[in-house]
Amino acid sequence: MLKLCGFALSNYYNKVKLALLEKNVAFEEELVWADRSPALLEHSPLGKVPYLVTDQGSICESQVILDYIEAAYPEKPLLPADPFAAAKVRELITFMELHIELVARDLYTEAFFGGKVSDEVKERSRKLLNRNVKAFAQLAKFNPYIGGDTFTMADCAALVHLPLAAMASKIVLGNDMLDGLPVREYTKMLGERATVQKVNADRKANQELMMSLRK
Ligand SMILES: N[C@@H](CCC(=O)N[C@@H](CS)C(=O)NCC(=O)O)C(=O)O
Repeated sequence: MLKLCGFALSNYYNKVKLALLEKNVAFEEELVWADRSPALLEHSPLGKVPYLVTDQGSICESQVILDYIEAAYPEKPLLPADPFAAAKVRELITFMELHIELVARDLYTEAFFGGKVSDEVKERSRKLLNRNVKAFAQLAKFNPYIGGDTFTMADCAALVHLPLAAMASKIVLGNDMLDGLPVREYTKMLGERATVQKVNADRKANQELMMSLRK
């Protein structure tokens, strides 16, 4: 059986977990912290989670994992069959991850982990998010799903990345840089899905565990 490794507070872990749940693919989970241990580096050379253990070996990088799952378990597709429509779904994911989440990630230390980031970093993030979120708004549909009328793997990414980037920018920059997008309404709509409720409940439990370990 597939084994998803990582921790449930991770947005990238939850992106993959949501896809597996939506596709109804059987999997088990193993709690692995991103501690750069030799055991982790064996599966994921940059020490990042998630990684997926399959019968043939392990795979890291969440989008590569999603593409593998899609190809290996084509029932209940999370990508349209039409190549152009599928490319548009991937375009949304690349925009969110490269141009929004990765930029906002520079703020997470201060937003969520009690650290500080420099004024230069804040300024850079503000400028980039301002430009990139406007560009993303041209592509995203929110009608009701991020790519239109069908739930796709882009929703697995949007659900986990957009609220986090919004929250980090609000906390660190004093402005929700995504406030031009209907992120709250979208998140609430997706929150009605049993799969999303499971991901959210597990994330909260993992956050409590992390806090208890830090005490
Ligand atoms: N591009 C990677 C990003 C994964 C990622 O950044 N994971 C975070 C947790 S949310 C992590 O493992 N961070 C630890 C580190 O970078 O050392 C993916 O899509 O899987």
